[in-house]
Amino acid sequence: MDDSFFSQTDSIRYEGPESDSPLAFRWYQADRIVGDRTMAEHLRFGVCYWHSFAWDGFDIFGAGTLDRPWHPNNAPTMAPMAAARMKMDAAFEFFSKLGAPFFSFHDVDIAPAGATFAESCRNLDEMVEYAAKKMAETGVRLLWGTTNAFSHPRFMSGAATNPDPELFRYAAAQVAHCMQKTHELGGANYVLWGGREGYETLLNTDMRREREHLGRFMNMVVEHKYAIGFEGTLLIEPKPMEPTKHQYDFDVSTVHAFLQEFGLDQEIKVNIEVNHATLSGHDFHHEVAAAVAADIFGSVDANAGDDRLGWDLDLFPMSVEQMSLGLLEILRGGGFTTGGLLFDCKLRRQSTSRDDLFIAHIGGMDTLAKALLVAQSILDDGELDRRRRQRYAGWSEPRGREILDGTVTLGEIHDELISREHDPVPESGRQELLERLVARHIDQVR
Ligand code: XLS
Ligand code: NI
Ligand code: NI
Repeated sequence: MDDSFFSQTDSIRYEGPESDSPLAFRWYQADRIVGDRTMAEHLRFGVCYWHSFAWDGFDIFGAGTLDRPWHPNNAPTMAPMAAARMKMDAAFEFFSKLGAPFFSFHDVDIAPAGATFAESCRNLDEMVEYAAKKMAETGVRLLWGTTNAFSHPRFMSGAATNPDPELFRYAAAQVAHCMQKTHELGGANYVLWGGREGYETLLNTDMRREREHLGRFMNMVVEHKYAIGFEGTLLIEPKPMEPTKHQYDFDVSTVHAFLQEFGLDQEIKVNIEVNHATLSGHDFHHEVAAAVAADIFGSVDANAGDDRLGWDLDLFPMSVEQMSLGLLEILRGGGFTTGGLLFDCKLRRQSTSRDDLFIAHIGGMDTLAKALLVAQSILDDGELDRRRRQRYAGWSEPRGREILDGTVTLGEIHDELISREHDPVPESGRQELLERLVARHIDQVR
């Protein structure tokens, strides 16, 4: 008898747009060729360990609702390492039945904390060995590993930006260990999200100093990457606020300025989260375009938010239009290299059936697969890019070029214009026409 956690659900298959099964893909067809690669190669989907397996549905107003029998709240007498293995069995069963090629974890998601740092490290080492076996059996790979240096009370005042150097040292040691484990598992990236790298009040905060400490920390992380021979990409995940009032890695442009200031812009890229973009007052589309323009685009956390709510909802992405525009920028930038689309998404607290986790991920994968088709269709059609290029055509003409070449001065421009009889005539930006063009691709892709 199959007594595995997800025994009620079979492997998920592609059935096509006409399918009415909630447990089948309508758009995601791993080996379908889109442009220059397969859907699976383009999208590089990953499932996150924390929300999907380590979280039992608790929120600040109430206890867990989700059926997670390995969770300490549900299994207070189970040995923590046995619970961690049970959780990992379920997680890998899920990854492989879903057909997600990647997963991601924080150190504390996969291994229980010990009484000392050394014991926590031993627990992690043991669970990483177990994960390596599961990865070999299933073929599932690691998109990224990361350190949780924000949940434990010791980090209440930050990790790298903590006023106490002992806490900086603790976080540094934790990153060193977790990056080594990520390396051993062949992780494609290593992520740093500064969960508490920010402040609650400037009254007790020396912002100049904290930013310098963060710069030093990141430089040490880069040095360590080379010291251990880790070949993945280092990624910072911007987020403007939550849990702190203000976080230093506010958005892509702020992170870019930080990287430049501390000499890191060739070493670290960004992991853009759709919902964090919304929280910072930008569209996902904007954040991807900003990263591609600065040559620091790395990876994506594909969880969406709500325009009206000021916190991180971690919704599964269901808007084809929102995702199409982000994917369009990603494709224009050449697509993912080491990055991918991670479902850093949470089930709703009322979604308590075991197959809800499948349905949620299938929905996200289908949304992004359709969005990929839309983005590729817009690029193949070429009209959007042609119109965009056309708007700037004047810059290839002599009057545009002499400005960029630096061969004309402000004074000369003035004297020339004052002698002219006609002022320049503005041209339509054609926004609504372009929006209709995008809508047509969304309607027409198959
Ligand atoms: C929180 C972040 C977090 C990172 C990993 O808002 O999204 O989940 O992705 O630490
Ligand atoms: Ni995230
Ligand atoms: Ni988030």
